[in-house]
Amino acid sequence: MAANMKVKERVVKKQTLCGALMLIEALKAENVKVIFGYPGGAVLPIYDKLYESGVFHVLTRHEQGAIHAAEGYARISGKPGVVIATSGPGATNIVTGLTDAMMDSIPLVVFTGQVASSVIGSDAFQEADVLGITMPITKHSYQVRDVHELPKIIKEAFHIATTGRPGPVLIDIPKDMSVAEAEFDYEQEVLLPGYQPTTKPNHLQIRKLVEAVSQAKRPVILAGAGVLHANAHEQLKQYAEQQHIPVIHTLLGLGGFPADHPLFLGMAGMHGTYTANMALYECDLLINIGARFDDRVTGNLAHFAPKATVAHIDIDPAEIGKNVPTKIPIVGDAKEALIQLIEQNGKRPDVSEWLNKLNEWKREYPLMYKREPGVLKPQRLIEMIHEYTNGEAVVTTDVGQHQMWVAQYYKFKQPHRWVTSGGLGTMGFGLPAAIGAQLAQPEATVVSIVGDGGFQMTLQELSVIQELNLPIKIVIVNNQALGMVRQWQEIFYEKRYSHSLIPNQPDFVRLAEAYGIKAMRATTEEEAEYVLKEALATNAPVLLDFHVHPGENVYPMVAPGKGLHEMVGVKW
Ligand SMILES: Cc1ncc(C[n+]2csc(CCOP(=O)(O)OP(=O)(O)O)c2C)c(N)n1
Ligand SMILES: [Mg+2]
Repeated sequence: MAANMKVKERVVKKQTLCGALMLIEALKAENVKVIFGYPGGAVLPIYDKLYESGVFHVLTRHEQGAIHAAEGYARISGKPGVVIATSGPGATNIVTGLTDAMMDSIPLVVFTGQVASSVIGSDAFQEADVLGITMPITKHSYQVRDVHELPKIIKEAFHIATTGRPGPVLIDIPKDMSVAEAEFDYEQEVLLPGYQPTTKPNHLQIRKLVEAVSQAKRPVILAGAGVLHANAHEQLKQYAEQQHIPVIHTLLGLGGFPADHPLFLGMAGMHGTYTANMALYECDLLINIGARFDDRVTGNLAHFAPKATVAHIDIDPAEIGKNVPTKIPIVGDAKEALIQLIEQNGKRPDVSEWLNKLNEWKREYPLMYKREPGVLKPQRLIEMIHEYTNGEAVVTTDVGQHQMWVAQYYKFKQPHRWVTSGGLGTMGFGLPAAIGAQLAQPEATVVSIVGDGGFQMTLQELSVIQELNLPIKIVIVNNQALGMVRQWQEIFYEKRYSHSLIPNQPDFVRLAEAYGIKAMRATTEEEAEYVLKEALATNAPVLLDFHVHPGENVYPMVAPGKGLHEMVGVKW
């Protein structure tokens, strides 16, 4: 509060400041608690002013680490993640993270340094056309041409990143703009006539949906990350219970609806549950709330929800009808829409037969794997982590088989506990994302579950974890392979394991120890139980290297090109 007032006083005085100080004052005015970055020539004036600014800056060991950490922070805090990188290679190192944030609608404000205005376009040292490179992978981007504009640009960037469908906004700052001075006025209103996201859903469309629900025999809700972005988990539960409609989640939506709820059918899509996928195939009314009908969710579109009337609630009108013909489009905020739907209190559909069928499928076709004595099955490992953390940990993952096993077996009961790279599927995401997640919730148990492959893409961030003594539990699901690639080669390429087996992985325990992090290894269930309990009781970072059964595959599975009803691996 006091700090805020100080900022206000400074703002009201409308001081003359250099661009670098404007940036810092703007961050304070936006109540930014932490920024992630890496210095270099073009941002030296900014780093010089950061030195005594009081802004908490986390020096990651690679810019990719900074942007994934900011994504993890945004996911868990619900606030925008802030990143700073230098020009040229610093900026190109964040391209993956920007794309990741764009695909998964993560609010970020990213500052990149740029060469001085006078040499832009001359192939100057560390010059890259960052605006050109990042245009398609940002929600919006700016290059500062006049320092007078900088406060307005930063204010707009925070507004755009966090409103409507969230996303990354980039501000490219030529070096001279950090040094040049102008009056700092941060009190101005954001005026963007071309950007006015619709949040209030159209009442007539809501009425149409209420009517459709009342007539439905086999309704189902597909809930995506939009529910979490809108903080609409309570309303989702209320609505599903009021109308007796079963709920399916997308990968990114997990936690929006409690996994132990009788109306929950599991995750949809390529590695979804039989019940969820068959429900999507058989339903007569499909209510999509904040999901974007990703191809990993729909399978072959020709066979997707063939018997259903489709309703779609989304804050981004561009998503509605993009992949799936939609009879009832509802543009708006998921929470607003659900509140209206609950208030309508429409006639409950008669779903008793439908629920019986769904429960029968749940009983007949549960997720399954075989436990074997002396062998650590990865699915069992995730179940154990779930059990020992009471299903309440913040979990981050990389991409691959382990990610799917976490989605299947870590039954998220609560929202905002799940941090994964969905749309882009970025290996190397999990470890740095855990740094941001732990900083967003210092009291939470954060478990970063990564593959032996992906871990090696960003493992240098162990240094940050050690330096800040973040009590993250790093779980390596070590199958000595790029497991998901190996699985596809086994199934679709006649077991020709081209460049997917890595039997000579480094000794991850000694590697962690080299970074000053405690580490243990387990190869059986008994050892896994021991090291997990020990690690979870430790208030410091611990890395656990789990040697799991290397030939395990993720099932059930919808092969590429197939419909959801053509799943394999649903029964022994
Ligand atoms: C940056 C990047 N490169 C390549 C891929 C393709 N890919 C998807 S999963 C996977 C294997 C991941 O191996 P690992 O991290 O060990 O996880 P596992 O599947 O074994 O659990 C690969 C190579 C990717 N998703 N991201
Ligand atoms: Mg692996």
